[in-house]
Amino acid sequence: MAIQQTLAIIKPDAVQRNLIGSIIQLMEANKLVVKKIIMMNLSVNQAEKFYIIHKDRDFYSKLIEYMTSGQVVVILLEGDNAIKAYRDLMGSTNPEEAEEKTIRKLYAVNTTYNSVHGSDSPENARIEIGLFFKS
Ligand code: IDP
Ligand code: MG
Repeated sequence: MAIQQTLAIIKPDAVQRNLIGSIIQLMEANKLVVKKIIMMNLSVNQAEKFYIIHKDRDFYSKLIEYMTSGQVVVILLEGDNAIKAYRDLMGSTNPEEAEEKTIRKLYAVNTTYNSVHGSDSPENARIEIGLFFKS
């Protein structure tokens, strides 16, 4: 297995419910290492750019509104096979379909307010990391 980096975001619904520590604890328990971390409010511009691949979806405006509704925690995670390892830990986009013990099964409210983001490919990880962290 190769060491990879991936971008994680703890989304506003989870920050608002005081779940930052619980979520990072799950990351660390799964051998994902926090290399860089920022707490911030996304601007509408940043959120639109981050989710540009979804710009034609019907949920896009709701997603932007949600992602800019409160503070987020942006994390550069590193570990063996980190992109898939973290996607597996997150669980399905819809928490009702998420596996037991995944972050979304444990904490997500619904398909929009689903507590966490994770890059879905090496290419997107590289792009997303570049939006927040200088190399
Ligand atoms: P992912 O976060 O599991 O990678 P994506 O399909 O990339 O899921 O969608 C990005 C985000 O957009 C989701 O995490 C969720 O917050 C929101 N979203 C995705 N699909 C829907 C939907 O069908 N209805 C409402 N919001 C959605
Ligand atoms: Mg995605």
